[in-house]
Amino acid sequence: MASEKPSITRSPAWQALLAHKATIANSSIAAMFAAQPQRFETLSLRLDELLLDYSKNLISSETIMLLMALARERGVGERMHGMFSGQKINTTENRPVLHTALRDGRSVLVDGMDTLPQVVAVREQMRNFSDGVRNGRIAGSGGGQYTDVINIGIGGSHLGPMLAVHALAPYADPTLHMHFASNIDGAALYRLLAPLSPATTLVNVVSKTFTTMETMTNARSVRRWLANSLGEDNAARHFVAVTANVPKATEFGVDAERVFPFWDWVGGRYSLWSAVGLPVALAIGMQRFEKMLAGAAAMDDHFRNAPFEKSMPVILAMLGIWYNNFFGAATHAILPYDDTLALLPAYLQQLDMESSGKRVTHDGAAVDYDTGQVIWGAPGTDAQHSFFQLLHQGTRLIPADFIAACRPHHVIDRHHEILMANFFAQTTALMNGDAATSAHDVFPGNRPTNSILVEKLTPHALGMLLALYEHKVFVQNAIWDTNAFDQPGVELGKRLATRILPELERSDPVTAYDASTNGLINFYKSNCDSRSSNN
Ligand code: G6Q
Repeated sequence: MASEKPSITRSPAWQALLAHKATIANSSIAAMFAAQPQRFETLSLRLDELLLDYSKNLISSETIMLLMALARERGVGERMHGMFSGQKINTTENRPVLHTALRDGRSVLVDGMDTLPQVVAVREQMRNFSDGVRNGRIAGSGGGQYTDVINIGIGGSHLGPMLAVHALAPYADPTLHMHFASNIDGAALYRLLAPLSPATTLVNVVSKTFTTMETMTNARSVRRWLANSLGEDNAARHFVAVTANVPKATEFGVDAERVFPFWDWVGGRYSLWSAVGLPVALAIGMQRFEKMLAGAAAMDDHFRNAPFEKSMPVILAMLGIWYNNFFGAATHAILPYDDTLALLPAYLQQLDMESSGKRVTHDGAAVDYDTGQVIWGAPGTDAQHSFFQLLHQGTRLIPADFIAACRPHHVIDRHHEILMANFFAQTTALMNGDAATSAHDVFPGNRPTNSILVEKLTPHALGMLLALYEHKVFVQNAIWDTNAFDQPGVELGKRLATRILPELERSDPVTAYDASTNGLINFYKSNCDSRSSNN
């Protein structure tokens, strides 16, 4: 039921920010640097191996003060306490949100049950299994050591582990090759399986619900591929599963001992820290996976204890609110200058857009302000040669996060220096712009950026970085009074496809939908027989 609560846009803190925006909107960031020699020191934060420089934003100390006043007025602190203490803050699904309990070693009670013993038990199960696969104690059905692991999952059961495996590749065992099957397109699976040997391939089916159509279809096809070569019984021995629905996994044929559970209180896109991280443990070893958890826990600690003005997640979140809600910036770019973070934009797209793509408040009232932004991006320097033109000279305001590591994993000639020179050059150019004689060559500048520098992209640093963005998303949803932890839009897609699938397989024309959808489906049925698509 919608409530009659007054909109947050009429609150004193919001109104104060609106008035302040009118005074600062035409200021120059570059001029603020000239007037404030300590601006970098004042507007940057250091935490362990992370440095956040937010000085190249269109803000003054008054802006920060007013943004923090809004955060306080919106009860960000109380909401944070609600999350960490296990309150059912995912109100539409009536669940607590406790991905933080997977990494900080704290006991939290969920419906009277302590989370910690369950978390520790699954970590031991992961350690035992990942050690066993890595040292050959756990082998394929023919006794040969596993050489390949296929992770089958989608969305939250895919993007996190794939990002982390890619980002931490310099720490990985080079003899164990990790593969990821997510999409339902048979061509992707065909390409993936073609070079692999069934006898030395381990398959990990990851699905919180163990009902997702793409994942279950891929899992059945891979089982057939294994069975054709090894026989049904042996094929089953090549499977493990990660799920919150253990009965479904055993029903599929995975040995109960090889099912790694997680729980309702871990949201899909927040599940990397649970057994969903098994591919990471397989690739880099459990000890290093635990370092990633420790990095995230360090960020949790910082988030819980730092005053808002010194809190990296709160600062990032409130800067996002500043541009989104007061300047109308509809998008936010994520620009990693580090190839190992190439998948970060896609990961953050899900984290942010699935969490913040909401249009009603907790009690169902329609919002009258913007919520989630479009998150997009690609690694530099490639992106400089594609969409940066629009960042520099386009008409839209696009705040961006530049992320880089100071020390590279591989030193080849001067590659890293050149990469970093570009990293530094771009944020300064976006801020300072450039005057020119021809209008076409004018760079207006005043384009806001954050720079995040990591000393080295270790498992610990990656954990910190990902938890930083998780908490940023949390704070923004606290400001908007929206539920960051449900995803009805994802579930709609799952329901719709389930309804249409049998209709594709019947011979009679479809009439149940709008004329466009009927027309498309009927064209497909009469012209596109997918079973004879080899030529
Ligand atoms: C994540 C979403 C969604 C989910 C996938 C896969 O927060 O809920 O992306 O992770 O739809 O769902 P399963 O893990 O249940 O297969």
